[in-house]
Amino acid sequence: MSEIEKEFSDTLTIPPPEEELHHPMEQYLRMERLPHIWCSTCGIGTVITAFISGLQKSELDPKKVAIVSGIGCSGRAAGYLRLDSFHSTHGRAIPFATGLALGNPELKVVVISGDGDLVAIGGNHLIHNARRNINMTIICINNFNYAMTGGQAGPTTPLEANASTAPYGCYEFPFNLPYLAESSGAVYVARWTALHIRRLTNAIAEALLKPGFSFIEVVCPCTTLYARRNRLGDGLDLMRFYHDNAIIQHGADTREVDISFQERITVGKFIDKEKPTFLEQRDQYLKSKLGDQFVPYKGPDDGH
Ligand SMILES: Cc1ncc(C[n+]2csc(CCOP(=O)(O)OP(=O)(O)O)c2C)c(N)n1
Ligand code: SF4
Ligand SMILES: [Mg+2]
Repeated sequence: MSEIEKEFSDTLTIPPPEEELHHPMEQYLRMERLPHIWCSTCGIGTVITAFISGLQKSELDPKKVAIVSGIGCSGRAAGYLRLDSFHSTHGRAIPFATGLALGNPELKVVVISGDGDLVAIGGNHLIHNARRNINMTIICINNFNYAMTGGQAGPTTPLEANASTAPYGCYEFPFNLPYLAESSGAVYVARWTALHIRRLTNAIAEALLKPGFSFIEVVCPCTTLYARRNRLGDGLDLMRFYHDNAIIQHGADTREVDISFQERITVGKFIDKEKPTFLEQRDQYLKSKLGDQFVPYKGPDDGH
């Protein structure tokens, strides 16, 4: 013990030896894969924390939850979670998740991936799964760029924001993700930021328990690329921006929740409605056409 430690020994809290230190969420994390690849002050880790807390809150059996990601910084999520998880190819997280959801209807399938993965290369899968109301939860980490490949502009980059492929600012009109999800058929649509941890956690728990296609957009800092290139400051500055500019408006008309560069961000639960899921609709329809000839598939254990 050093002289200073001796002097203050009665006030010091001695940490337990390293072998007794446990991460409070380690049962949900593949600890052998840590440290993770994310930059310091990146918001993706916060989303993972909210996801684990939301999963605990939902009280779903983790053995009946599967997680799928595509490629990108956000796409690393599946690889760090100790659940049945799959790190798929770029843009193909949703089709992979569809196979799981249809092959084993007892599973709750969750896709955590980035704006580029889910809405650019994977955009077609997103809209068609929403249209069919396939039972899955999508958590779209929107950091306004293709971060992993060097900060290129993508389908959510706001007008005038700078990106490596838009050095004079982006001049393409971006998607408004909640409007896209709602108009495609999603039954649950929400948007939060990486600052709104408690509300995001609650939204994730709610979405996990919602039958059908649920979509949560999480506006998230990419400090290393998007923020640096746009001179938005460090992680704390971004959190301050969310604090000062996010306006909670539950039930907002999704047509009006566009995000403009460095302007207000409308957040909240926008859509929560009832509609038969793809499997309910299929079973009901085929039963009405085929009567007793129709034997619905119930999952891998139903013996068919
Ligand atoms: C078919 C294919 N095209 C392009 C790439 C290169 N690529 C990897 S990640 C990525 C973009 C990821 O962006 P996003 O989904 O927003 O994730 P982020 O890194 O921003 O979290 C791209 C274009 C690839 N891996 N595969
Ligand atoms: S490049 Fe951006 S999105 Fe990727 S880990 Fe770093 S801060 Fe996060
Ligand atoms: Mg991105």
